[in-house]
Amino acid sequence: MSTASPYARCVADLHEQGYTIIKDLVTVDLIAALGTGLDAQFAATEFSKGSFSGAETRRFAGLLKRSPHVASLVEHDLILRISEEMLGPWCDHFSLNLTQAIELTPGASQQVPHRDQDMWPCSGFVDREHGMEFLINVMWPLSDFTQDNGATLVWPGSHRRQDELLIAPEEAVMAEMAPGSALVFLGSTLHAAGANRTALPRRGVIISYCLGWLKPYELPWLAYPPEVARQFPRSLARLAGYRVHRPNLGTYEGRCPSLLLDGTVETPGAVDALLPEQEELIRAWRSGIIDPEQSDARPGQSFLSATLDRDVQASHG
Ligand SMILES: O=C(O)CCC(=O)C(=O)O
Ligand SMILES: [Fe+2]
Repeated sequence: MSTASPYARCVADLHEQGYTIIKDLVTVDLIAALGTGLDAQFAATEFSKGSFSGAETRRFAGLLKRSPHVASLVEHDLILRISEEMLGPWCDHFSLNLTQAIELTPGASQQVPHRDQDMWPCSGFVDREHGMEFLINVMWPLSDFTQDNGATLVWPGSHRRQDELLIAPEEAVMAEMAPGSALVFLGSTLHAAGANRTALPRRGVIISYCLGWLKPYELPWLAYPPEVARQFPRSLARLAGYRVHRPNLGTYEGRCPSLLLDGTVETPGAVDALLPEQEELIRAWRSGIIDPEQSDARPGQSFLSATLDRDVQASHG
């Protein structure tokens, strides 16, 4: 039996396979309470429209305001540590991308295989050699996920085969699991909702995290406007978008949007939010240390985007 910590095992799985299943991560009671609390919302939700979501599915988002139990999943310590490991090198901080409840109704057909990062067109152009990831997705089953009711299909190792649009169905595995467990997979991992061939719905909750400089699938500031986010613990509000991404991205009145959690001053004045190495470069330019004749930028380096440069260097010598 492996003696590696759950964290080390998950990170190793993600690097090697592009996904991991973590058994019994939270209690069945927590998931049961969450599921029961969402029953009425599922019943009130229209079927999805569109060939991606699937007409035999029901989906609704903004889960942090629909259930008091979602926050503990969003801020689950192990999930946050794994997300930091996989996304941290590529951003100042990662953010909440989406919370969505999904029901596959009886008879639902298989979803088209896809990679969740494909929403961001630049994902096809990054240097894959460096293993840049855009997103971490966590599927929390509300009901048992079985091969018959549409357990998520995952293609192991597909994060290393991004030039293949599709991979043979026989290579897919079904993420069979029970409530309390979680399927974690990368934005670059090929996957799909399976087909539900049973008479009962398959329900789950998706919680995903993305690089803090990307446009998230769900706009958190609309899902959770300041009067809602003010009720969140500060760490959760920060994860849900109330945090400036250095340098100066995602601001309100030129400032960190956490300003809105404390009540606003009409025109507080802009305040730069820069990384120390960006401050340093600008200081060097001001004092004339940088010679324009010898100022070739290293990959990813500029006065305002030293992040990538720093981390590529850190992780690759
Ligand atoms: O429901 C599932 O199992 C996966 C859904 C999915 O991958 C998606 O909607 O992006
Ligand atoms: Fe997906």
